[in-house]
Amino acid sequence: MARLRFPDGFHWGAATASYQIEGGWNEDGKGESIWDRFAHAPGNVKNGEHGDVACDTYHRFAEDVAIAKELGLTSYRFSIAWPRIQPSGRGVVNPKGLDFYRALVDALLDAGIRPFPTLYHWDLPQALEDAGGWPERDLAGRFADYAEGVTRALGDRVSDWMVFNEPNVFTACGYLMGIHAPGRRSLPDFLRAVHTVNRAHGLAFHAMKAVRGDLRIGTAFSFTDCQPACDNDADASAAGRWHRFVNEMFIGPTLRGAYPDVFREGGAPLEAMDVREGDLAEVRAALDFVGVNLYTRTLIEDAPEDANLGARPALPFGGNEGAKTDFGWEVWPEALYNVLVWLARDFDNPVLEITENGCSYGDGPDADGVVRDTRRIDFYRGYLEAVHRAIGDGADVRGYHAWSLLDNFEWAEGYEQRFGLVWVDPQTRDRTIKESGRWYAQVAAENGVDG
Ligand code: GCO
Repeated sequence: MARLRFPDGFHWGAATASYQIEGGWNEDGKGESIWDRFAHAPGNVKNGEHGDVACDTYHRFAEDVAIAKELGLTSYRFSIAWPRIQPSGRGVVNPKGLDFYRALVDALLDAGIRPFPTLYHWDLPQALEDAGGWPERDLAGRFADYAEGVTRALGDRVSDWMVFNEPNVFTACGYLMGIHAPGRRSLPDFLRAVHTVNRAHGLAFHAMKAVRGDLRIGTAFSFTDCQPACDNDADASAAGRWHRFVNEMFIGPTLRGAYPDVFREGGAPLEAMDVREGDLAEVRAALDFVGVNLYTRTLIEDAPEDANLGARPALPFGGNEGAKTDFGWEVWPEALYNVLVWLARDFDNPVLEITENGCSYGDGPDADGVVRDTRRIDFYRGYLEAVHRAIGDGADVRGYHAWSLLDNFEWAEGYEQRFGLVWVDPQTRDRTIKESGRWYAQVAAENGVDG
């Protein structure tokens, strides 16, 4: 009997994303995405790797669904590749692209698993980037048209949707730091991209609801628990500013219709973001749930006035007290508890779904072909205990999605970082359920975490 039982009907799921697992990068009429272009350019991805084949899910999705069913998952989070649906990002829909996602959704439904799609997990049609990308205001309308078209096609069999995955990450990494596609490094471009993405989010939400008012629509926001590096007022104040910047720049406009004060101070950012009269009324959306992607905490120290964020190679992330994953990320379950209770307290107790949480460990098959990834089991046990405690303290969490079902393409890191409950052989792409997958199946079966 599980020591920590979760509420009846709690979803036990796993998450993936189109560019990271599908492959079939140019098959059946799919258009080029910014990640195809970025990963094909030398020097952008470790070991020159790319997602041309990835886990070959485009051809092997039935295996993935069968594994999800074998693990007893009740929910499968995946993403829809915009360039498979509209190769140039606008106009005519590619029927073969829709056919792929219909087949995936039907296989999940047949397996008794909730299909839980994200409309955008970073693979923008390259043609739209060539036209200016997310800094361009009119991309918001293009995205809403795409969202409406997919909803019309799949809304009869998919009830729960996410609009974006981690808007703060893909705008910062893609347009400010240049470490992700499309590899641009421009503070003005980043600020305009933030606002276009917020507008795209609101327009898409309302367009989808107009197609079917009974859909449940949210977004997978990336959050981190911002804590002061040292116990002093300056660091505590800096941690508060960073929290409002990274954690509220999207959920704030969406749920409150306003940017957090760090954007309004001085006025320049709102003008630089091209925020116009009436925009924020379009952005505001009463989401049916808030998706929470979280991995660790962030320790913040007060920086000198002249600190230039855009010049930093990477933003602050994680501390040094906890154990580190193979990716160097601090294991800190308290971060998830703190973010869940913050959301419950500050946003009027919204419905929450953990849409991503997981860890990278490189454990591979032993001589018997068994992957004994006990560190991953310890990671999940600790974070699930934190979720359970947050639920006990009032957070309305309805589901948990392990990142990831499969070892997959980890963006600029290529395939070196392995997050899967399932090992994917680098040559054959054959799948092997890891010990952590077996453990997670037990959690799902018992609706709770072991003693
Ligand atoms: C993200 C993305 C995932 C990552 C995962 C591990 O948060 O960057 O949603 O695509 O692969 O989080 O970094």
